[in-house]
Amino acid sequence: MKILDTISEMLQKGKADEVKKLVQQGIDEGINAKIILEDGMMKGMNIIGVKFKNNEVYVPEVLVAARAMNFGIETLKPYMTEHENIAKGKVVLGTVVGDLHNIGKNLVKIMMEGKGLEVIDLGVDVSSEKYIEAIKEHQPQIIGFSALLTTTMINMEKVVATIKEAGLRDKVKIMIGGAPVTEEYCKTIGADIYCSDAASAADAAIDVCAN
Ligand code: B1M
Repeated sequence: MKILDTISEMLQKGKADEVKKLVQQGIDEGINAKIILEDGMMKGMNIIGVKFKNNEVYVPEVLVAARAMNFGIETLKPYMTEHENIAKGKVVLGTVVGDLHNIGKNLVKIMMEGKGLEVIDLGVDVSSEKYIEAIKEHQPQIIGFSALLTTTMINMEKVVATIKEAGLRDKVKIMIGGAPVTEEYCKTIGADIYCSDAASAADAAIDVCAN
């Protein structure tokens, strides 16, 4: 669909207002929110990722593309949720220490909230201590870590260890995700659930909270 290609192009150029307008237009034309997200915005962001890797674009360009993506996601938000307002459980989410990527985490949050879960978002660059405080304060069923860098992913293991040391391991299920994270890594570090995308993260969270 041409509009999806245009969304991808505008996102790559960092044209946030255009992306917002086109996303709304797509919705008005009856295109499914998931299709707009995956075949429009995420496609554009993946192209930026490859160009970034090949030094064809640099941090400023990636930043404006990320801003445009966040604008698009905000526009899509009402159409991605299921409007189930009964809170079925509580989840604490954060991107691990050293890591500033938040688009994936924000999507996980939107999908979980759409399923009626209460989500406490600790933001990015979250230290082990902050996670521990949040478990004590909010007593969530699930604590979720996101990481986009191979260099910060390893901090997930440290948070799991700190949760154990604090005597809180049996109080929460630990969910992890992010582009470099795998099911195998999840097992290795002693986390409970690995999810490759936001929709399966929300489904898995609902499963945990139902039991
Ligand atoms: Co960065 N960056 N970045 N970056 N960046 C990557 C990740 C990279 C792969 C680009 C590349 O080289 N091709 C590369 C990492 C290489 C590596 O470690 N192997 C990289 C690098 C190197 C860096 C810097 C080091 C660059 C530099 O400064 N020289 C730097 C690090 C800064 C830091 O964090 N300390 C950096 C900075 C940035 C920006 C700030 C410019 C910007 C982030 C802006 C922001 O987030 N607000 C940025 C961006 C945008 C990217 C790319 C292009 C896109 C990431 C993204 O948002 N994807 C990325 C390349 C790429 O991924 N193609 C890249 C879309 C998002 C929806 O996907 O986050 O994977 P994702 O989330 C998915 C799933 O993974 C999953 O669900 C989501 C939706 O389905 N998921 C979970 C995510 N978290 C989950 C948690 C769960 C469950 C599922 O449970 C709790």
